[in-house]
Amino acid sequence: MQSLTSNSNVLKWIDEVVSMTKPANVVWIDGSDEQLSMLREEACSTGELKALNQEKYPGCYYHRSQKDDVARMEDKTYICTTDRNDAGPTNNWKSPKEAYELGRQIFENAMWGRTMYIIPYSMGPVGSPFSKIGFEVTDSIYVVLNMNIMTRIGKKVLDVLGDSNDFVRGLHGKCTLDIDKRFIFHFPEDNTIWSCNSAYGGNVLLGKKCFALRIASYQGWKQGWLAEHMLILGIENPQGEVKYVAAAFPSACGKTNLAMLIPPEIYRKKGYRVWTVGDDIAWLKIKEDGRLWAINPEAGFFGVAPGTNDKSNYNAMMSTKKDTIFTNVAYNLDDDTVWWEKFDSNPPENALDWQGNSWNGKTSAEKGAHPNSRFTAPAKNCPCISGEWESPEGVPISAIIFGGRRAKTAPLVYQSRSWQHGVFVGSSLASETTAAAAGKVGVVRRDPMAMLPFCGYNMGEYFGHWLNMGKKAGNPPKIFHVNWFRTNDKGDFLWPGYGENFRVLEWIIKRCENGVGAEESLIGFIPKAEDINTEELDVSEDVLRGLLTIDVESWLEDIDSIGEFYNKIGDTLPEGLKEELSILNQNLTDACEGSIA
Ligand code: SAT
Ligand code: MN
Repeated sequence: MQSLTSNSNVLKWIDEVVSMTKPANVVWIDGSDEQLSMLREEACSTGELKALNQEKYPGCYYHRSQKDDVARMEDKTYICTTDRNDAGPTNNWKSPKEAYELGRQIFENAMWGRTMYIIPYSMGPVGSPFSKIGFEVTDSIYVVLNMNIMTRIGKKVLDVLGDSNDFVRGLHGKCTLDIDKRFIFHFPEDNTIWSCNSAYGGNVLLGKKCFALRIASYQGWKQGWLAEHMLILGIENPQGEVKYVAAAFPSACGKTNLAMLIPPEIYRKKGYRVWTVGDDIAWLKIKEDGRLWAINPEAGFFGVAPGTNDKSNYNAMMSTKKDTIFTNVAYNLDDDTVWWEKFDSNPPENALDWQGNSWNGKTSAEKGAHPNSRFTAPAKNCPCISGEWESPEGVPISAIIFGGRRAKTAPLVYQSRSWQHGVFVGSSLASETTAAAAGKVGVVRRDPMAMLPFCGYNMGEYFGHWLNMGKKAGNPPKIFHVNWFRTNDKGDFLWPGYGENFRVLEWIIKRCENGVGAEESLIGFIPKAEDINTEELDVSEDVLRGLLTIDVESWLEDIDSIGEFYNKIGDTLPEGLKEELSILNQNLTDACEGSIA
Protein backbone atom coordinates (compact mmCIF):
# COMPACT_ATOMS: atom_id res chain seq x y z
CA MET A 1 0.00 0.00 0.00
CA GLN A 2 1.10 3.51 -0.74
CA SER A 3 2.57 5.36 2.19
CA LEU A 4 0.73 8.37 3.54
CA THR A 5 3.81 10.52 3.93
CA SER A 6 6.97 11.45 2.07
CA ASN A 7 8.82 12.16 5.33
CA SER A 8 12.12 10.37 4.71
CA ASN A 9 12.86 9.88 8.42
CA VAL A 10 9.57 8.06 8.83
CA LEU A 11 9.95 6.02 5.65
CA LYS A 12 13.48 4.92 6.50
CA TRP A 13 12.41 3.72 9.94
CA ILE A 14 9.33 1.93 8.55
CA ASP A 15 11.58 0.17 6.01
CA GLU A 16 13.79 -1.10 8.82
CA VAL A 17 10.81 -2.35 10.80
CA VAL A 18 9.27 -4.05 7.77
CA SER A 19 12.49 -5.84 6.87
CA MET A 20 12.87 -7.05 10.46
CA THR A 21 9.27 -8.19 11.12
CA LYS A 22 8.33 -9.19 7.52
CA PRO A 23 4.57 -8.59 7.52
CA ALA A 24 2.38 -9.94 4.71
CA ASN A 25 0.71 -6.52 4.28
CA VAL A 26 1.32 -2.98 5.40
CA VAL A 27 -1.63 -0.65 6.08
CA TRP A 28 -1.29 3.05 6.85
CA ILE A 29 -4.01 4.24 9.20
CA ASP A 30 -5.51 7.43 7.76
CA GLY A 31 -8.08 7.79 10.56
CA SER A 32 -11.10 7.84 8.20
CA ASP A 33 -14.44 6.43 9.40
CA GLU A 34 -14.45 4.19 6.36
CA GLN A 35 -11.15 2.56 7.21
CA LEU A 36 -12.01 2.21 10.91
CA SER A 37 -15.37 0.57 10.05
CA MET A 38 -13.61 -1.95 7.85
CA LEU A 39 -11.19 -2.77 10.65
CA ARG A 40 -14.03 -3.24 13.13
CA GLU A 41 -15.74 -5.61 10.71
CA GLU A 42 -12.57 -7.56 10.17
CA ALA A 43 -11.94 -7.83 13.93
CA CYS A 44 -15.49 -9.08 14.44
CA SER A 45 -15.10 -11.66 11.69
CA THR A 46 -12.01 -13.15 13.34
CA GLY A 47 -13.47 -13.01 16.87
CA GLU A 48 -10.94 -10.44 18.09
CA LEU A 49 -13.92 -8.19 18.84
CA LYS A 50 -17.59 -8.79 19.37
CA ALA A 51 -20.17 -6.12 18.57
CA LEU A 52 -22.40 -5.35 21.57
CA ASN A 53 -26.13 -4.64 21.41
CA GLN A 54 -26.07 -1.65 19.04
CA GLU A 55 -29.34 -0.23 20.35
CA LYS A 56 -28.17 -0.15 23.97
CA TYR A 57 -24.49 0.38 23.22
CA PRO A 58 -24.11 2.05 19.81
CA GLY A 59 -20.60 1.78 18.41
CA CYS A 60 -19.47 -0.41 21.34
CA TYR A 61 -17.38 -3.59 21.17
CA TYR A 62 -16.20 -6.33 23.49
CA HIS A 63 -12.75 -7.88 23.74
CA ARG A 64 -11.06 -10.48 25.90
CA SER A 65 -7.30 -10.85 26.37
CA GLN A 66 -5.20 -13.87 27.21
CA LYS A 67 -5.43 -14.98 30.85
CA ASP A 68 -1.84 -14.02 31.75
CA ASP A 69 -2.00 -10.74 29.82
CA VAL A 70 -4.40 -8.57 31.78
CA ALA A 71 -2.34 -5.72 33.28
CA ARG A 72 0.77 -3.62 32.92
CA MET A 73 3.84 -5.64 33.85
CA GLU A 74 6.38 -3.58 35.73
CA ASP A 75 8.96 -6.36 35.97
CA LYS A 76 8.99 -6.54 32.16
CA THR A 77 9.27 -2.79 31.68
CA TYR A 78 12.75 -1.34 31.12
CA ILE A 79 14.37 2.05 30.70
CA CYS A 80 17.28 1.52 28.31
CA THR A 81 19.83 4.32 28.62
CA THR A 82 23.53 4.23 27.77
CA ASP A 83 24.43 5.19 31.32
CA ARG A 84 22.68 3.07 33.92
CA ASN A 85 22.51 6.05 36.29
CA ASP A 86 20.18 7.83 33.90
CA ALA A 87 17.54 5.16 34.53
CA GLY A 88 18.28 5.40 38.24
CA PRO A 89 17.61 3.06 41.16
CA THR A 90 13.82 2.84 40.75
CA ASN A 91 13.69 1.54 37.15
CA ASN A 92 14.61 -1.78 35.55
CA TRP A 93 17.54 -1.12 33.25
CA LYS A 94 19.16 -2.71 30.21
CA SER A 95 21.75 -1.17 27.93
CA PRO A 96 20.27 -0.08 24.59
CA LYS A 97 22.61 -2.51 22.84
CA GLU A 98 21.41 -5.50 24.84
CA ALA A 99 17.75 -4.54 24.63
CA TYR A 100 17.84 -3.92 20.86
CA GLU A 101 19.58 -7.26 20.31
CA LEU A 102 17.08 -9.13 22.43
CA GLY A 103 14.24 -7.24 20.79
CA ARG A 104 15.54 -8.00 17.29
CA GLN A 105 15.64 -11.73 18.03
CA ILE A 106 12.02 -11.60 19.12
CA PHE A 107 10.80 -9.30 16.33
CA GLU A 108 12.63 -11.15 13.54
CA ASN A 109 9.84 -12.40 11.21
CA ALA A 110 7.32 -11.75 14.00
CA MET A 111 4.69 -10.36 11.61
CA TRP A 112 5.08 -13.13 9.04
CA GLY A 113 1.64 -13.75 7.49
CA ARG A 114 0.14 -10.85 9.43
CA THR A 115 -0.84 -7.28 8.59
CA MET A 116 1.20 -4.40 9.93
CA TYR A 117 -0.73 -1.25 10.77
CA ILE A 118 1.06 2.09 10.93
CA ILE A 119 -0.73 4.55 13.20
CA PRO A 120 0.40 8.18 13.15
CA TYR A 121 -0.89 9.84 16.34
CA SER A 122 -0.71 13.08 18.25
CA MET A 123 -0.51 13.29 22.03
CA GLY A 124 -2.36 16.52 22.68
CA PRO A 125 -4.64 18.46 20.32
CA VAL A 126 -3.29 18.22 16.75
CA GLY A 127 -0.95 21.15 16.15
CA SER A 128 -0.97 22.51 19.74
CA PRO A 129 2.40 23.88 20.91
CA PHE A 130 2.20 21.33 23.76
CA SER A 131 1.60 18.35 21.47
CA LYS A 132 4.00 15.63 20.35
CA ILE A 133 3.74 13.15 17.54
CA GLY A 134 4.31 9.42 17.63
CA PHE A 135 3.88 6.40 15.41
CA GLU A 136 2.74 3.05 16.61
CA VAL A 137 3.45 0.15 14.31
CA THR A 138 1.39 -2.84 15.44
CA ASP A 139 -0.07 -6.14 14.25
CA SER A 140 -3.19 -5.71 16.38
CA ILE A 141 -6.48 -4.22 15.19
CA TYR A 142 -7.49 -3.97 18.85
CA VAL A 143 -4.56 -1.60 19.33
CA VAL A 144 -5.53 0.49 16.29
CA LEU A 145 -9.11 0.87 17.52
CA ASN A 146 -8.04 1.68 21.10
CA MET A 147 -5.46 4.20 19.89
CA ASN A 148 -8.23 5.83 17.87
CA ILE A 149 -10.11 6.47 21.13
CA MET A 150 -7.14 7.31 23.35
CA THR A 151 -5.25 9.61 20.94
CA ARG A 152 -5.78 11.66 17.79
CA ILE A 153 -4.77 9.55 14.80
CA GLY A 154 -4.42 9.67 11.03
CA LYS A 155 -3.55 11.87 8.09
CA LYS A 156 -4.02 15.19 9.93
CA VAL A 157 -1.13 14.24 12.22
CA LEU A 158 1.18 13.63 9.25
CA ASP A 159 0.28 17.03 7.85
CA VAL A 160 1.49 18.65 11.08
CA LEU A 161 4.65 16.50 11.20
CA GLY A 162 5.76 17.46 7.69
CA ASP A 163 9.42 16.50 7.21
CA SER A 164 10.35 16.72 10.86
CA ASN A 165 12.34 13.99 12.58
CA ASP A 166 10.75 14.83 15.94
CA PHE A 167 8.49 11.83 16.54
CA VAL A 168 8.42 8.78 18.82
CA ARG A 169 9.04 5.46 17.10
CA GLY A 170 6.78 2.85 18.68
CA LEU A 171 6.87 -0.77 17.64
CA HIS A 172 4.40 -3.29 19.02
CA GLY A 173 4.09 -6.94 18.09
CA LYS A 174 1.84 -9.55 19.66
CA CYS A 175 4.40 -12.19 18.62
CA THR A 176 3.30 -15.40 20.40
CA LEU A 177 2.08 -13.69 23.60
CA ASP A 178 4.74 -15.68 25.43
CA ILE A 179 4.96 -14.17 28.90
CA ASP A 180 8.63 -15.16 29.22
CA LYS A 181 9.46 -13.12 26.13
CA ARG A 182 7.26 -10.18 27.05
CA PHE A 183 9.19 -6.89 27.19
CA ILE A 184 8.37 -3.21 27.16
CA PHE A 185 11.61 -1.44 26.27
CA HIS A 186 11.94 2.35 26.36
CA PHE A 187 14.88 4.02 24.63
CA PRO A 188 14.49 7.65 25.71
CA GLU A 189 17.76 8.66 24.03
CA ASP A 190 16.33 7.83 20.63
CA ASN A 191 12.61 8.37 21.14
CA THR A 192 11.88 4.70 20.67
CA ILE A 193 9.59 2.15 22.34
CA TRP A 194 9.54 -1.61 21.60
CA SER A 195 6.82 -3.77 23.10
CA CYS A 196 6.43 -7.48 22.40
CA ASN A 197 4.40 -10.53 23.43
CA SER A 198 1.53 -8.62 25.03
CA ALA A 199 -1.80 -7.46 23.63
CA TYR A 200 -3.20 -5.58 26.60
CA GLY A 201 -3.58 -2.05 27.85
CA GLY A 202 -0.64 -0.07 29.10
CA ASN A 203 1.83 -2.57 27.61
CA VAL A 204 0.60 -1.97 24.08
CA LEU A 205 -1.23 1.37 23.85
CA LEU A 206 2.14 3.00 23.47
CA GLY A 207 0.85 6.58 23.51
CA LYS A 208 -0.24 6.28 27.13
CA LYS A 209 2.20 5.33 29.90
CA CYS A 210 5.10 4.53 27.54
CA PHE A 211 5.14 7.79 25.59
CA ALA A 212 3.02 10.31 27.51
CA LEU A 213 4.76 9.49 30.81
CA ARG A 214 8.06 7.59 30.45
CA ILE A 215 9.44 9.06 27.21
CA ALA A 216 7.75 12.43 27.78
CA SER A 217 9.08 12.80 31.34
CA TYR A 218 12.59 12.29 29.93
CA GLN A 219 11.90 14.84 27.16
CA GLY A 220 10.51 17.26 29.76
CA TRP A 221 13.68 16.87 31.82
CA LYS A 222 15.83 17.74 28.77
CA GLN A 223 13.50 20.47 27.47
CA GLY A 224 12.23 22.14 30.65
CA TRP A 225 8.66 20.92 31.11
CA LEU A 226 6.83 18.22 33.09
CA ALA A 227 4.93 15.07 32.10
CA GLU A 228 2.92 13.96 35.14
CA HIS A 229 0.56 11.20 36.22
CA MET A 230 -2.14 13.75 37.06
CA LEU A 231 -5.81 14.42 36.46
CA ILE A 232 -6.80 17.97 35.56
CA LEU A 233 -10.11 19.48 36.61
CA GLY A 234 -11.76 22.88 36.57
CA ILE A 235 -13.84 24.26 39.44
CA GLU A 236 -16.43 26.83 38.40
CA ASN A 237 -17.86 29.23 41.00
CA PRO A 238 -21.31 30.85 40.84
CA GLN A 239 -19.76 33.90 39.10
CA GLY A 240 -18.70 31.60 36.26
CA GLU A 241 -14.96 31.83 37.00
CA VAL A 242 -13.06 28.56 36.59
CA LYS A 243 -9.90 27.61 38.50
CA TYR A 244 -7.92 24.53 37.47
CA VAL A 245 -6.10 22.00 39.64
CA ALA A 246 -3.90 19.02 38.75
CA ALA A 247 -3.76 16.02 41.09
CA ALA A 248 -1.62 12.90 41.45
CA PHE A 249 -2.68 9.78 43.37
CA PRO A 250 -1.25 6.27 43.55
CA SER A 251 -3.65 3.63 42.23
CA ALA A 252 -6.78 2.73 44.23
CA CYS A 253 -7.20 6.24 45.66
CA GLY A 254 -10.18 7.31 43.52
CA LYS A 255 -8.38 9.46 40.96
CA THR A 256 -10.90 8.87 38.16
CA ASN A 257 -13.76 9.60 40.55
CA LEU A 258 -12.16 12.89 41.62
CA ALA A 259 -11.57 13.86 37.99
CA MET A 260 -15.32 13.56 37.32
CA LEU A 261 -16.66 14.58 40.72
CA ILE A 262 -20.20 15.90 41.09
CA PRO A 263 -20.38 18.58 43.83
CA PRO A 264 -22.90 18.14 46.68
CA GLU A 265 -26.38 19.49 46.00
CA ILE A 266 -25.98 22.59 48.16
CA TYR A 267 -23.07 23.64 45.94
CA ARG A 268 -24.81 22.77 42.70
CA LYS A 269 -27.80 24.88 43.72
CA LYS A 270 -25.49 27.83 44.23
CA GLY A 271 -23.99 27.33 40.78
CA TYR A 272 -20.73 25.46 41.47
CA ARG A 273 -19.58 22.98 38.83
CA VAL A 274 -16.66 20.63 38.24
CA TRP A 275 -15.31 20.20 34.69
CA THR A 276 -13.02 17.36 33.64
CA VAL A 277 -9.99 18.21 31.51
CA GLY A 278 -8.20 14.88 31.97
CA ASP A 279 -8.32 11.81 34.20
CA ASP A 280 -4.77 10.41 34.07
CA ILE A 281 -1.96 12.43 32.48
CA ALA A 282 -0.95 16.10 32.40
CA TRP A 283 1.78 17.84 30.42
CA LEU A 284 2.78 21.10 32.12
CA LYS A 285 4.76 24.06 30.81
CA ILE A 286 5.77 27.43 32.19
CA LYS A 287 4.35 30.35 30.22
CA GLU A 288 5.33 34.03 30.10
CA ASP A 289 2.94 34.81 32.96
CA GLY A 290 5.11 32.63 35.23
CA ARG A 291 2.32 30.11 35.74
CA LEU A 292 2.20 26.43 34.90
CA TRP A 293 -0.24 25.64 32.09
CA ALA A 294 -1.40 22.09 31.38
CA ILE A 295 -2.95 19.94 28.70
CA ASN A 296 -4.38 16.45 28.83
CA PRO A 297 -2.38 14.70 26.07
CA GLU A 298 -5.00 11.93 25.74
CA ALA A 299 -8.36 11.84 24.00
CA GLY A 300 -10.06 9.08 25.96
CA PHE A 301 -10.35 7.27 29.28
CA PHE A 302 -8.84 3.82 29.82
CA GLY A 303 -10.72 3.26 33.06
CA VAL A 304 -11.04 0.36 35.51
CA ALA A 305 -14.55 -1.04 35.09
CA PRO A 306 -15.26 -2.89 38.39
CA GLY A 307 -16.58 -0.53 41.04
CA THR A 308 -17.74 2.02 38.46
CA ASN A 309 -21.48 2.61 38.64
CA ASP A 310 -24.06 5.39 38.50
CA LYS A 311 -23.45 6.24 42.16
CA SER A 312 -19.65 6.01 42.36
CA ASN A 313 -19.01 7.75 39.03
CA TYR A 314 -22.05 8.72 36.99
CA ASN A 315 -19.97 10.69 34.48
CA ALA A 316 -17.65 7.76 33.75
CA MET A 317 -20.67 5.47 33.27
CA MET A 318 -22.22 7.92 30.82
CA SER A 319 -18.93 8.13 28.93
CA THR A 320 -19.13 4.40 28.17
CA LYS A 321 -22.57 4.38 26.56
CA LYS A 322 -21.33 4.75 22.99
CA ASP A 323 -18.20 4.20 20.86
CA THR A 324 -16.50 2.33 23.71
CA ILE A 325 -14.40 -0.83 23.80
CA PHE A 326 -14.82 -3.08 26.86
CA THR A 327 -11.99 -5.46 27.74
CA ASN A 328 -12.20 -8.47 30.11
CA VAL A 329 -15.59 -7.61 31.62
CA ALA A 330 -18.51 -10.08 31.79
CA TYR A 331 -20.70 -10.56 28.72
CA ASN A 332 -24.45 -10.84 29.12
CA LEU A 333 -25.65 -13.42 26.58
CA ASP A 334 -29.32 -12.49 26.97
CA ASP A 335 -29.03 -9.01 25.51
CA ASP A 336 -25.40 -8.64 24.33
CA THR A 337 -24.46 -6.11 26.99
CA VAL A 338 -21.67 -5.90 29.56
CA TRP A 339 -21.51 -6.29 33.32
CA TRP A 340 -18.88 -6.05 36.02
CA GLU A 341 -18.70 -6.24 39.80
CA LYS A 342 -20.68 -3.38 41.41
CA PHE A 343 -22.14 -2.39 38.00
CA ASP A 344 -25.55 -2.75 39.67
CA SER A 345 -27.19 -5.19 42.06
CA ASN A 346 -28.60 -7.32 39.27
CA PRO A 347 -25.86 -9.51 37.78
CA PRO A 348 -26.80 -11.47 34.63
CA GLU A 349 -27.56 -15.17 35.04
CA ASN A 350 -26.78 -16.19 31.50
CA ALA A 351 -23.36 -14.72 30.86
CA LEU A 352 -19.74 -15.37 30.01
CA ASP A 353 -17.04 -14.34 32.46
CA TRP A 354 -13.89 -12.48 31.44
CA GLN A 355 -12.28 -15.74 30.37
CA GLY A 356 -15.23 -16.75 28.21
CA ASN A 357 -16.55 -19.41 30.58
CA SER A 358 -20.25 -19.72 31.12
CA TRP A 359 -21.09 -17.65 34.21
CA ASN A 360 -24.15 -17.10 36.39
CA GLY A 361 -23.72 -13.86 38.30
CA LYS A 362 -26.43 -14.80 40.81
CA THR A 363 -24.91 -18.09 41.90
CA SER A 364 -21.24 -18.10 40.97
CA ALA A 365 -18.57 -17.46 43.58
CA GLU A 366 -16.15 -16.37 40.83
CA LYS A 367 -15.88 -12.84 39.58
CA GLY A 368 -17.49 -12.07 36.23
CA ALA A 369 -15.06 -9.32 35.26
CA HIS A 370 -11.32 -9.29 35.84
CA PRO A 371 -10.47 -6.79 38.64
CA ASN A 372 -8.38 -4.84 36.08
CA SER A 373 -10.97 -5.04 33.30
CA ARG A 374 -11.31 -1.78 31.41
CA PHE A 375 -13.43 0.51 29.29
CA THR A 376 -11.83 2.60 26.57
CA ALA A 377 -14.18 5.56 26.18
CA PRO A 378 -13.90 8.81 24.20
CA ALA A 379 -13.39 11.78 26.55
CA LYS A 380 -15.86 13.80 24.51
CA ASN A 381 -18.64 11.47 25.71
CA CYS A 382 -18.17 12.66 29.29
CA PRO A 383 -21.11 14.85 30.41
CA CYS A 384 -18.80 17.07 32.49
CA ILE A 385 -15.99 17.40 29.94
CA SER A 386 -14.52 20.89 30.09
CA GLY A 387 -15.06 23.30 27.21
CA GLU A 388 -11.29 23.86 27.44
CA TRP A 389 -10.24 20.22 27.31
CA GLU A 390 -8.91 20.52 23.77
CA SER A 391 -7.61 24.06 24.09
CA PRO A 392 -4.24 24.17 22.29
CA GLU A 393 -3.08 26.68 24.91
CA GLY A 394 -3.87 24.42 27.85
CA VAL A 395 -5.36 25.67 31.13
CA PRO A 396 -3.57 27.59 33.93
CA ILE A 397 -3.03 25.47 37.05
CA SER A 398 -3.73 27.15 40.42
CA ALA A 399 -3.02 24.16 42.66
CA ILE A 400 -1.22 20.84 42.53
CA ILE A 401 -2.69 18.19 44.81
CA PHE A 402 -0.96 15.03 45.97
CA GLY A 403 -2.96 12.37 47.75
CA GLY A 404 -2.54 8.95 49.26
CA ARG A 405 -4.48 6.39 51.25
CA ARG A 406 -3.30 6.83 54.86
CA ALA A 407 -5.22 5.46 57.84
CA LYS A 408 -3.52 7.63 60.45
CA THR A 409 -0.69 9.77 59.14
CA ALA A 410 -1.94 12.49 56.85
CA PRO A 411 -4.73 14.92 57.78
CA LEU A 412 -7.70 15.48 55.47
CA VAL A 413 -5.79 18.28 53.76
CA TYR A 414 -2.70 20.43 54.28
CA GLN A 415 -0.82 22.99 52.26
CA SER A 416 2.93 23.07 51.81
CA ARG A 417 4.87 26.09 53.05
CA SER A 418 6.71 26.65 49.78
CA TRP A 419 7.37 25.08 46.39
CA GLN A 420 10.41 23.24 47.78
CA HIS A 421 8.35 21.92 50.67
CA GLY A 422 5.62 20.92 48.20
CA VAL A 423 8.12 18.96 46.13
CA PHE A 424 9.15 17.20 49.34
CA VAL A 425 5.50 16.34 50.01
CA GLY A 426 5.16 14.92 46.48
CA SER A 427 8.46 13.05 46.67
CA SER A 428 7.39 11.32 49.88
CA LEU A 429 3.89 10.45 48.62
CA ALA A 430 2.76 7.06 49.87
CA SER A 431 -0.27 4.86 50.05
CA GLU A 432 -1.25 1.96 52.27
CA THR A 433 -2.36 -1.37 50.87
CA THR A 434 -5.82 -2.35 52.00
CA ALA A 435 -5.08 -5.34 54.20
CA ALA A 436 -8.03 -4.51 56.45
CA ALA A 437 -9.58 -7.96 56.14
CA ALA A 438 -6.75 -9.58 58.08
CA GLY A 439 -6.99 -6.75 60.60
CA LYS A 440 -3.46 -5.67 59.74
CA VAL A 441 -2.35 -2.12 59.32
CA GLY A 442 -1.74 -1.53 55.62
CA VAL A 443 1.74 -1.79 54.21
CA VAL A 444 3.11 1.61 53.25
CA ARG A 445 4.28 1.89 49.64
CA ARG A 446 6.17 5.03 48.65
CA ASP A 447 5.07 6.27 45.25
CA PRO A 448 6.71 9.66 44.60
CA MET A 449 4.34 11.95 42.67
CA ALA A 450 2.50 8.66 41.79
CA MET A 451 5.27 8.28 39.19
CA LEU A 452 7.23 5.30 40.54
CA PRO A 453 6.44 3.01 37.57
CA PHE A 454 6.28 5.87 35.06
CA CYS A 455 9.30 8.14 35.54
CA GLY A 456 11.52 7.56 32.49
CA TYR A 457 14.76 8.65 34.18
CA ASN A 458 16.62 8.89 37.46
CA MET A 459 14.21 9.67 40.30
CA GLY A 460 16.68 11.96 42.07
CA GLU A 461 17.18 13.98 38.87
CA TYR A 462 13.41 14.08 38.52
CA PHE A 463 13.06 15.66 41.97
CA GLY A 464 15.80 18.13 41.02
CA HIS A 465 13.89 18.99 37.85
CA TRP A 466 10.74 19.66 39.88
CA LEU A 467 12.68 22.01 42.17
CA ASN A 468 14.06 23.89 39.14
CA MET A 469 10.63 24.22 37.56
CA GLY A 470 9.42 26.06 40.66
CA LYS A 471 12.40 28.39 40.56
CA LYS A 472 11.90 29.13 36.87
CA ALA A 473 8.16 29.79 37.17
CA GLY A 474 7.63 33.14 38.85
CA ASN A 475 4.14 32.19 39.92
CA PRO A 476 3.94 28.41 40.35
CA PRO A 477 0.84 26.63 41.68
CA LYS A 478 0.42 26.13 45.43
CA ILE A 479 0.98 22.51 46.48
CA PHE A 480 -1.41 20.55 48.73
CA HIS A 481 -1.77 17.04 50.13
CA VAL A 482 -5.12 15.34 50.70
CA ASN A 483 -6.16 12.09 52.38
CA TRP A 484 -9.76 10.91 52.00
CA PHE A 485 -9.03 7.65 53.86
CA ARG A 486 -8.37 8.55 57.49
CA THR A 487 -9.96 6.02 59.86
CA ASN A 488 -10.94 5.86 63.51
CA ASP A 489 -9.68 3.17 65.91
CA LYS A 490 -12.29 0.75 64.62
CA GLY A 491 -11.07 1.20 61.06
CA ASP A 492 -14.13 3.13 59.82
CA PHE A 493 -13.55 5.97 57.41
CA LEU A 494 -14.01 9.38 59.06
CA TRP A 495 -14.63 11.31 55.87
CA PRO A 496 -17.49 10.47 53.44
CA GLY A 497 -15.38 11.09 50.32
CA TYR A 498 -16.73 11.06 46.74
CA GLY A 499 -18.70 14.27 45.93
CA GLU A 500 -18.10 15.62 49.44
CA ASN A 501 -14.41 16.00 48.56
CA PHE A 502 -15.58 19.15 46.81
CA ARG A 503 -15.59 20.82 50.25
CA VAL A 504 -11.85 20.27 50.46
CA LEU A 505 -11.34 21.53 46.90
CA GLU A 506 -13.22 24.68 47.91
CA TRP A 507 -10.75 25.32 50.75
CA ILE A 508 -7.83 24.70 48.39
CA ILE A 509 -9.12 27.22 45.85
CA LYS A 510 -9.75 29.77 48.60
CA ARG A 511 -6.15 29.34 49.78
CA CYS A 512 -4.94 29.98 46.24
CA GLU A 513 -6.91 33.24 46.20
CA ASN A 514 -5.75 34.24 49.70
CA GLY A 515 -9.42 34.05 50.64
CA VAL A 516 -9.04 32.08 53.89
CA GLY A 517 -6.55 31.73 56.74
CA ALA A 518 -4.91 28.55 58.03
CA GLU A 519 -3.00 27.23 61.04
CA GLU A 520 0.72 26.81 60.64
CA SER A 521 1.44 23.31 61.92
CA LEU A 522 4.42 20.97 62.20
CA ILE A 523 3.83 19.69 58.68
CA GLY A 524 2.49 22.75 56.83
CA PHE A 525 -0.72 24.81 56.76
CA ILE A 526 -3.84 23.03 57.93
CA PRO A 527 -7.39 24.39 57.78
CA LYS A 528 -9.14 25.78 60.83
CA ALA A 529 -12.01 23.36 61.42
CA GLU A 530 -14.58 26.13 60.89
CA ASP A 531 -13.17 26.85 57.43
CA ILE A 532 -14.21 23.47 56.00
CA ASN A 533 -17.87 23.83 55.08
CA THR A 534 -19.92 21.07 56.72
CA GLU A 535 -23.32 22.48 55.79
CA GLU A 536 -25.72 19.55 55.15
CA LEU A 537 -22.93 17.09 55.90
CA ASP A 538 -23.06 14.41 58.56
CA VAL A 539 -19.60 15.09 60.00
CA SER A 540 -19.45 16.51 63.51
CA GLU A 541 -17.04 19.24 64.51
CA ASP A 542 -15.21 16.71 66.71
CA VAL A 543 -14.72 14.31 63.82
CA LEU A 544 -13.56 17.15 61.63
CA ARG A 545 -11.04 18.25 64.25
CA GLY A 546 -9.86 14.63 64.40
CA LEU A 547 -9.42 14.61 60.62
CA LEU A 548 -7.17 17.63 60.91
CA THR A 549 -4.94 16.46 63.78
CA ILE A 550 -1.34 15.39 63.40
CA ASP A 551 -0.47 12.09 64.96
CA VAL A 552 3.18 12.78 65.85
CA GLU A 553 4.09 9.16 66.45
CA SER A 554 2.94 7.89 63.09
CA TRP A 555 4.65 10.86 61.44
CA LEU A 556 7.92 9.94 63.14
CA GLU A 557 7.57 6.42 61.78
CA ASP A 558 6.94 7.89 58.37
CA ILE A 559 10.13 9.94 58.63
CA ASP A 560 12.11 6.72 58.97
CA SER A 561 10.42 5.27 55.92
CA ILE A 562 11.04 8.44 53.88
CA GLY A 563 14.69 8.34 55.00
CA GLU A 564 15.02 4.75 53.80
CA PHE A 565 13.47 5.64 50.46
CA TYR A 566 15.76 8.66 50.09
CA ASN A 567 18.79 6.47 50.84
CA LYS A 568 17.78 4.25 47.98
CA ILE A 569 17.77 7.26 45.64
CA GLY A 570 21.36 7.98 46.67
CA ASP A 571 23.63 10.71 45.28
CA THR A 572 21.15 12.38 42.98
CA LEU A 573 18.77 13.27 45.81
CA PRO A 574 18.66 17.10 45.87
CA GLU A 575 19.93 18.96 48.95
CA GLY A 576 16.64 20.86 49.14
CA LEU A 577 14.75 17.65 49.90
CA LYS A 578 17.24 16.54 52.56
CA GLU A 579 16.74 19.95 54.12
CA GLU A 580 12.94 19.55 54.14
CA LEU A 581 13.21 16.09 55.69
CA SER A 582 15.41 17.40 58.48
CA ILE A 583 13.09 20.38 59.13
CA LEU A 584 10.16 17.99 59.44
CA ASN A 585 12.14 15.70 61.70
CA GLN A 586 13.14 18.63 63.89
CA ASN A 587 9.57 19.94 64.13
CA LEU A 588 8.22 16.56 65.15
CA THR A 589 11.01 15.79 67.62
CA ASP A 590 10.60 19.20 69.25
CA ALA A 591 6.87 18.61 69.55
CA CYS A 592 7.49 15.19 71.09
CA GLU A 593 9.94 16.53 73.64
CA GLY A 594 7.66 19.48 74.35
CA SER A 595 4.80 17.14 75.17
CA ILE A 596 7.01 14.99 77.41
CA ALA A 597 8.27 18.08 79.26
O1 SAT B 1 -2.86 -0.27 31.63
S1 SAT B 1 -2.53 1.16 31.84
O2 SAT B 1 -1.11 1.29 32.16
O3 SAT B 1 -2.82 1.95 30.64
C1 SAT B 1 -3.45 1.77 33.09
C2 SAT B 1 -2.81 1.56 34.41
O4 SAT B 1 -2.34 0.46 34.70
O5 SAT B 1 -2.78 2.53 35.19
MN1 MN C 1 -2.78 5.99 35.61
